Amino acid sequence: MKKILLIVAAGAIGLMAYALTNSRPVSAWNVNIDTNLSVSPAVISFATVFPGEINFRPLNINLSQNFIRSSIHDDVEYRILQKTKPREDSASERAYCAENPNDYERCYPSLCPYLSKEPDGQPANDTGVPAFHDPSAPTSIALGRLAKSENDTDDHWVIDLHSPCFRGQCDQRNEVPPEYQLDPSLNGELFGCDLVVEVTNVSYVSAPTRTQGFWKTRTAFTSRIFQDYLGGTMNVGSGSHIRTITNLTGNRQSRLFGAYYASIPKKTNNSNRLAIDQARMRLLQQLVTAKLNCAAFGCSASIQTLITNADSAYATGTVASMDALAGQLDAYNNSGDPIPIPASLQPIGSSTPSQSSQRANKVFWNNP
Ligand SMILES: [Ca+2]
Ligand SMILES: [Ca+2]
Repeated sequence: MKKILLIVAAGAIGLMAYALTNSRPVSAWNVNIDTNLSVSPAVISFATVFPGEINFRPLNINLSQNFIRSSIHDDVEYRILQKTKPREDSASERAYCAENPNDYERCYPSLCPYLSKEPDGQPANDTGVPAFHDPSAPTSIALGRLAKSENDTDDHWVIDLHSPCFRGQCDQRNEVPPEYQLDPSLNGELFGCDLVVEVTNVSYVSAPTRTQGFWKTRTAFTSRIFQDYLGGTMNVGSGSHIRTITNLTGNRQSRLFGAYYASIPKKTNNSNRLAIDQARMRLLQQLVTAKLNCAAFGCSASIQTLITNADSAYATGTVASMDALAGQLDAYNNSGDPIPIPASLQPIGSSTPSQSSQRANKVFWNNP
């Protein structure tokens, strides 16, 4: 399965708690959630808690309805980051508090080290974080995965607040490690933590594909894929009827672009092709396209079998069998068209049909 490497904009889940008796109201703020996920609730409040208490709150992270309905999407990987919470929620204040977490005029004292995140274990594809952790450490990032193929469309996290205690007032049996005991001057303060759910990867059910209209007109991209992934040569046909396709530069030199730009009904001398060669030309264009798609994006074993069958038909098939296989290849070549081309293959460049057409060696295909 191909994966795209893309960091998608994330949404913030606010977490608020009262470290001790304090009745100030909790304010909500705007929540922007990635379109692939839905997250609830938007705000988790622990209200009034007492030192040493452990409180549990649900945090549900689900695949969005659009994602579930989409026939091309399969899974989402995400992580739950923790950020110092600003007293006034805005992008600039969030940035300020990331740099100045101890400015309690503008940022809440951090609740983050006291929050554990426990995954639902259904299935076991998420990684939780225990309480009493350094919120900036990489090991303090909870990791989650949702996958339709694994029947996992909901992650029911439990956020536990292990309330800290104040230095000198901690219960003898209290489990709060000394470095996580609070300065008594913070007694009565409101604490906060922003949990940010960030999508790190989205994968698809099937691989991308592009149609012949794409490959024939992206002269530079097609040439690069042909060279890098096929070694600059592609055979079509089988047995004693094989045509070797190359992509020489210069005008009228490229058999590859010739396969796309040669006329299906006529040879270059304007005489009509035989019906069998017209079918062969129709099959040729879909077959070359399918081989480029498999080389660039990968393809399943069933598509590879389809291509092998098409090579046989190209050599010895009837008009009907060639047309049937051309239709199946066409369906495959269209199947992944909405799926983005992976970043690793970028850039695709612009469409340059006249350049492709100039390079096309059409004479070669007078004898397909
Ligand atoms: Ca999961
Ligand atoms: Ca789950």
